[in-house]
Formats: sequence, structure tokens, C-alpha cells
Amino acid sequence: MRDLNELTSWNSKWNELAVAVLGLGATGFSAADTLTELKAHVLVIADAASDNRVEMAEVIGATLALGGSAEDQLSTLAAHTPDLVIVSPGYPLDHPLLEWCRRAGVPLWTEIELAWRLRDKTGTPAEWIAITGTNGKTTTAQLTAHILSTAGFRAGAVGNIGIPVLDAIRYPDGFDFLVVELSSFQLHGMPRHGVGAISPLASVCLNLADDHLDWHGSRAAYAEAKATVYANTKIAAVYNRSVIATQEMVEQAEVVDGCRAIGFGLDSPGPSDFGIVSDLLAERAFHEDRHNVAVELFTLDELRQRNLAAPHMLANILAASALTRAAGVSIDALRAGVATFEVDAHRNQLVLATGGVSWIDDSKATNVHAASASLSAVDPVVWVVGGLLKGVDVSPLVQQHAKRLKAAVIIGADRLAIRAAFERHAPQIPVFEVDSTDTEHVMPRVVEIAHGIATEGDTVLLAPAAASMDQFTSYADRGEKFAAAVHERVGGSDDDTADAPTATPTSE
Ligand code: UMA
Repeated sequence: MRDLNELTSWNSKWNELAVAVLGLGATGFSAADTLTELKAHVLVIADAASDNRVEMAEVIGATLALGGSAEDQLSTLAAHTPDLVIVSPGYPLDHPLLEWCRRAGVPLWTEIELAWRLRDKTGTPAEWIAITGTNGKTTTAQLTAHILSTAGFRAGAVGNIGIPVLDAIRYPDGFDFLVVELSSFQLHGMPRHGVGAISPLASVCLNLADDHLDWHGSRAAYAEAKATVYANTKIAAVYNRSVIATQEMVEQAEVVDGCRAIGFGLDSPGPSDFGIVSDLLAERAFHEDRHNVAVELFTLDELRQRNLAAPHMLANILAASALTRAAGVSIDALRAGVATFEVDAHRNQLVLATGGVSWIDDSKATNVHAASASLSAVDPVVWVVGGLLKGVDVSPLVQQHAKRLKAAVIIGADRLAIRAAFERHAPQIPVFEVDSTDTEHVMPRVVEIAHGIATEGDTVLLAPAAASMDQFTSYADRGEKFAAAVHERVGGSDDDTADAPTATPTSE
């Protein structure tokens, strides 16, 4: 078998290598495309793929085994006698193909490891900034990349955000910084030692709450995967002062000598921290006089005016500030970056405010922690909740926010568990179920019901605390369908509220 430790550069000998790529989504296609460019013998195995990717797999010269039974896939994989297998993050850990690799001693890499080894394609490799956490990863990665770009660096946000790192590695102009959003699925498969282990300039685990417990098998395994983000960090291991688990991860991490632990939080900052002092976001970590004074970064007021002052957003801003200051960004450039940053769609986005009712799309709240942050900011609220709970118990969330709930509209596959949580912890709250399996009808019905309940001063909040894939193609699709239904049903006119139907709490 080939010594894969030699494969540490774009210019290493990748040709003649037999590689199997598992999955033909964003990750699998990018891996196959890269490896065929490097003249490796590439077999792609996937249950399904888009027509476009199937067509492109042939064009790039990969062999494709699409569909088939588990036994078929196993014998196709074995017949390829792979030196290496690249696995897409969506594969469950106990997948028969992965178990076969472990038994046969075939190395299993993530796309992230492959990208790390190939990072010198365009000459001097970009520095990596690694971001994980249960929530806020994408916004923090986007903000970090935006601040770096504002400071004049070539920077891009990649990874779990939707752009495979391999696509960025092959971008002809190169980058100074890659801000890599890493999911727990990706981190789980990444080594902490050796030539395949990433060594970021700065890293952060933003927060930690239950998510993807079905995939990881336990809370401890999920946290263990997240902790990998800190391994081999060079300059700054950034942690959340209010989430002790992230501080412990940093304390236990094997980092590069000289790497500093930098804390962020909504309270006042100590030396080596970012935080908030009397309505000012401030830093005491990278400026010369940090032992004596905190330097002002932004006022809470200016952030409030730009709808960036919700607690979770302040935490994201402080984390991005720490990461970019670690990368050498000046305070002026940091301020300019935050001042011009726009948050993406479906993240606490105001869809419509009419008749005194605010309709908010936080479809990105795909887990309990994110939904909790979102619910904390509104009162009274008609809460649209449900989808795939991913093995997480929703009861504490219902219990915690019961007081602010005027009603709940439950959607999705795991309605029973949510309904049970309401019966146990908030039986006084009217609960409506939409059990339509017709994707196109779910949101119009949700909006119709909510429109019948919400009155002046209320917020209707889509913060499902669940993944969307049971009924929608993505959280974005779910948010778009919600927004479309709001515009269609509620429109922009105050008069619309007059003919709103009344709803009786029943199962649809
Ligand atoms: N497949 C199988 N069998 C399986 C599982 C998957 O054959 O048991 C095949 C599918 O048929 C398909 C391919 O694998 O051909 C799909 O692979 P994938 O599910 O890993 O998805 P990708 O398109 O490669 O997207 C992945 C991430 N998806 C997941 O982690 C589930 C994307 O994150 C990421 O943006 C992309 O790589 C680029 O890095 C999405 C996500 O939902 C947004 N992430 C989770 C989250 O944020 O909570 C972790």
C-alpha cells in the first residue's frame, strides 16, 4: 500500500493512486474533480446525485457507481482496491462502506484533510482560520472573511458554509486567508496529529449545545469532535467565556508553542479578552496597553441601529473581532468591516411588519440552541416549530419559553414529540398542527393559522429548532416558502388583519 505521508503537496505523486470518493454532493464532486485533475484513479460511489453532477463526473473522467444495494457498493469498492477513501460528511459513522474501510485498513480522509495537504497549489498557502460551534458558525465565518477583505486581504469563507475547501484551494488567484467553517461531521474525521492535521492561525468553538446527537451517538462524542478545531492552532485559540466547555477544550488542546487563549463574552473583558464594558464592545487582547486598558471597538448603539445587537450576534461579532485581530487586522479596518456587514437571509430576518405584527424568518434555527436564542428576543410570540429533531429533546426549550408563547404551530416529521413536550410542560398554550405532507401547502397553512391568532404587538417567529429535510430541500427553501406565504397571505396592508380567519387548536 502507498505511503500516504508523502502526499503533502499539490506537487506530490497523486497519480497512480486508487481513490474512492463516497458521495457525489458538493464535497464528493469537488474531491473527485481535484483528484482526477491530479491523475489519480477515481471511483465515486453514491446512493444518488443530481443529473448535473452525474454528467460532470463522466466529463472529468471519474468512474461512477450510482445507487445499488449495500452489497453491490461494497463489492464495487473492494474491487477498486483503494489506497485511500475520501468520505463526504453526511455519511453516518456506522455506514457499511466505512466499516469495510476500517476492517481493511484503508485510510479514510475528509475533504478538509485532502484540501490541507493540497493547499500549496497556487504557491504560498493561505492561512486558515477555523470556526465551529453549534450556532453562529456561518455568520461568524462570513463576518470574519468580510473584515479580512475590508482590511485588504484576499479572503474567502468556505467549508460547511457550502463551498468545499478544495474549490478555494484550486482558485487560480489564491487567498491570503481561508475562513473555514467546520461542522462536527467534518471535525470528527480529522486527525489531530501528523501531516494531514490542519494547523490554523486562529480557531474558535463559538458555543456548544445539543445537536446531531443521532449522528455522533452521544453528547460527549459531539463535544470531542468540536474540540478538534483547536488542535495545532498557531496564534489564538478563541473560546466563549460563558460556555465553560469551550474554555476546557482550549485548556486541553495541543496547540503550537506561543499560541494564546483568547476569551470573548458579553461581560467585561479581562486581559487577553474581548467583551462589553458600559455599552461598548472592547478588546484587551492584541493592543499594546492591554494590561491597563480596554480599547473601544463598537458602541452597542451603533450595532442596535443596524439590527446587530441581539446577544448571539454580539457574541459572533466579538469572536470575529478576536479572530481577525489575531490575523493582524487593525482596529480601524475591523470597525470598517463590521460597519459594512450584512447578515444573510433566513437568520432572524424580518419578512414583514404589518398590522402591528412582525413576521420573522429564522429558518436557520435548525436546532434547539438557535431557536432558544431567537425566542429570547421576542414576546409575545406565535412560534412556528418542527421538522427533524435529530434525536434532541425539545422539552427544555418549550418549558423555558412557555411564558412568552401565545401559541405554537407545529410542522414536520417529529410533531408527536413536540406536541408531547407541550402537553407536559405548557398545556395552557394553544397548539396547532399542520400535517400536510405536500411541501407547497405547509407554509400557506402555517401562515393562515398564525394570521388568525396574531394581534397587534405579537411576533410570528419561524424558528423551527429542527432540520428541514423532511419537508423542504434546505433551511433556505423552508424560509423562502414561509416568506412567500407571508407576502401572499398577509401582504403589506394593515387591512388584511381584518379578514383573518380564527383558528381552533386542533390537529390539521
Ligand atoms: N450519500 C450516500 N449515502 C449516505 C450519505 C450520503 O450515498 O449514507 C451521498 C448522497 O447520495 C450524495 C452525497 O453523499 O450523493 C451527499 O453528501 P453529503 O450529505 O455529505 O453532502 P454534501 O453535498 O457533500 O454537503 C456537505 C455538507 N453536508 C452535510 O454535512 C450533511 C454541507 O453542509 C456542506 O455545505 C458541504 O459538504 C460543503 O462542505 C450542509 C449541512 O447541512 C449545509 N451541514 C450540517 C449543519 O450545518 O448542521 C452539518
